[in-house]
Amino acid sequence: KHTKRALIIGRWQPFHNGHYEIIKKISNEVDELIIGIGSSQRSHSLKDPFTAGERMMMISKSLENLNIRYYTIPISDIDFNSIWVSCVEALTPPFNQVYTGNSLVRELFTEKGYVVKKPELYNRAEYSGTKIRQKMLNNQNWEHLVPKSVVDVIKEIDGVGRIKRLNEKDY
Ligand code: NMN
Repeated sequence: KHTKRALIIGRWQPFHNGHYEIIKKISNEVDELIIGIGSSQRSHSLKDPFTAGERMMMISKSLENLNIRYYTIPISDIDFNSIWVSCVEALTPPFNQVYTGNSLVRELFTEKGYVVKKPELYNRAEYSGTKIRQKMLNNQNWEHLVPKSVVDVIKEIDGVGRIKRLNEKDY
């Protein structure tokens, strides 16, 4: 029987509890999961503070106790939507299913003939990368919104300090 292998692409800025719940659910539906690290070339900005490598650390430490084989693959953006799916395919193991909530990603993969599923979102109001980054900036509690290992990674790289420094006014 063919291995059921799915792709999920996100920016994971940072990897949070909502992402964890989605992947836990998907791990019951597929044999293997390809986790694309989208916008992998981006880091050190308020919207994309963490490098592809830092995001890979967050993911592999968080998924340590999940019973799924997965591959994390950094995927950089290209200014050429119509060939983006081919670029993704060139970097990943073969897959037959795609999970995304992003309408552009959905459109591009559907046009190439892939089965695209919408992952169920968990507590979207709280588990949002944008809100978590905002909380880090504003000295609010954010640690309860991400897996414990993500707290450790962000501490190790002083991620909160980085975000605060990036937000300082130039003179
Ligand atoms: O669903 P999110 O978390 O927004 O992640 C989607 C990722 O896919 C983003 O990193 C986005 O930049 C990327 N993407 C890239 C292209 C392109 O490079 N042309 C097209 C669609 C999505």
